[in-house]
Amino acid sequence: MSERYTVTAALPYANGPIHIGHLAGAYIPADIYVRYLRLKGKDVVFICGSDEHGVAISIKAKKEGITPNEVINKYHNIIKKSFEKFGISFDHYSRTSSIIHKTTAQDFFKKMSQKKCFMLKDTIQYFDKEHHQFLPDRFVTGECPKCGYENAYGDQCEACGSSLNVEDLINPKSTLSGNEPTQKSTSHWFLKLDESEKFLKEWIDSKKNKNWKSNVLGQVKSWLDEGLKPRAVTRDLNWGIPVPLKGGENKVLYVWFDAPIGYISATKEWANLNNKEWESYWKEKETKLIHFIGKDNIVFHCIIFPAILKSMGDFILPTNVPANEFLNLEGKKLSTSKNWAIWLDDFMIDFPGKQDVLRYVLTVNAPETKDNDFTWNDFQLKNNSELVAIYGNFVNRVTVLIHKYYRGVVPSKNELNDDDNYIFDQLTKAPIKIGSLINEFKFREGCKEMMNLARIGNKYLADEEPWKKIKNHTKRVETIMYNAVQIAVSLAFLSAPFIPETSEKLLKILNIKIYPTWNHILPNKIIKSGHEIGTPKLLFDKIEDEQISIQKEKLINR
Ligand code: B3M
Ligand code: ZN
Repeated sequence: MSERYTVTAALPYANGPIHIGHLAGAYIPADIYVRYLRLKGKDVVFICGSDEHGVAISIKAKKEGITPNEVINKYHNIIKKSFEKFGISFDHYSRTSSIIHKTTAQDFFKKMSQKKCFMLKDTIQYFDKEHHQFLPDRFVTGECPKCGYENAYGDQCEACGSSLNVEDLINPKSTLSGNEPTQKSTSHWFLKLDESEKFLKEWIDSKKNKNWKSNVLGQVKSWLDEGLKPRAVTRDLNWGIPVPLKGGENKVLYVWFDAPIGYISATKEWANLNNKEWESYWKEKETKLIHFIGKDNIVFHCIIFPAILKSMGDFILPTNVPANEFLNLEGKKLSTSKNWAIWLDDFMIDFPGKQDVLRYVLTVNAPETKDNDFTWNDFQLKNNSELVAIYGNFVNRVTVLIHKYYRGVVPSKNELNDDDNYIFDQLTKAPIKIGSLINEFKFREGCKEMMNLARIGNKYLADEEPWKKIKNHTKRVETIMYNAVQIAVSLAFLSAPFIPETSEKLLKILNIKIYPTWNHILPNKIIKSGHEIGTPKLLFDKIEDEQISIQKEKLINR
């Protein structure tokens, strides 16, 4: 039985399209990881879906003058399409408005209530008199107590990424009326997080030296050091999953209670559709559960959701939560509200067919250990001087020369010298090297190692100069070109997790129809002499200055 993995990527709120920050934060890293696991022959399910509850949706509906239902349908479809376009290869993309999710989340709530995980408590809540409505979470904005940012949401500060309680905001304002909110009493179910503190501390301690990122461990520790308090898991709202208990009329589950359970309901849905059983992906001790998220979601995935899972008794806990830092755009924080972003649906219109270019740039520039910056100049540079000049150029040279000298048929290997052996050595080591980097969530480095193979290939051809030797040293040129093809083959397979569309194109150009598992991507094994390759085709093309200026202007003129 092969190792089993449940891999999730944060459920995006269905209140707007996806931008490059989302892609770089969670979805590209998750997709690289999953594609690699599949190539290793592991049993993996890759789960995601739209997060369709919470105040974020209600606010968007008010803004656009449509119903919350219309909001989620609109953006669920846009988001889903973007993911498909960018090759994010979910096994299942669900949504939290589904029936199966409602019953799963309510089931969790009822079971946890029986297990006495909650306490019912009277609280004072913000209220908007003009709109006769309670104001949880994002219905209130104000100054962030941590960084001073003026427009922080009641549940989270977009500027510093801290997750907040609505009462913490300084100078709170209702997003409905703009007025200062009044206060009114109400009762809510509180998850007794304090009772999980001891177990969480031990659990997090056990993750030291287990490949957990230090930024993640650091954040979790500081939460635990502050001491955990009971946390409300219900809200006075009319949008969300109804509280399934007496006294819960007109109340819904807090979105952060139901959303992570969405990973489980989506797995159930996938299992039903594919004739599988879901429980081994969530309950079998050996299964590895990996959550890919941005750093603003750490507390929910490393404290609250584990506490929920643990209280249910028979669920596994996350094996790792490789959260990324934030991506900036041209030196400034990405911001949906300020429209300071590159939206994927826009990108697809302006740069059709260049999804892999964006995947590549966002991977080698990923905010893995610190915040990082996306600039249009860098996007152009990485395309022109790496994808075109290194990867594309190497592949083109090899395939054109094979056609020119041998009518497309891979020549004989002949005798190898030290330089050739060096190449074989590099190719033999490459899957192990790149694989272990991916395994350690070091996708930037892994991707750079992949590009290095193309660099090695270019250098090999430049040093050997087959075009000069073809007249008088035909045997040697056969060997050179045989070796160059081997590099192209490794490149085609080993780039698959990073730039999957390109990898497929290259496999087609090389006319490869066998699919070895990752460890068998070795020289001499996949293409031998006598194999006929397909027609050469350019894999990438240059991006001109003008295209970049247009993008920069677009940003400024928003
Ligand atoms: N929708 C928050 C976010 O997009 C939230 C993630 C849910 S993951 C269970 O940042
Ligand atoms: Zn802040």
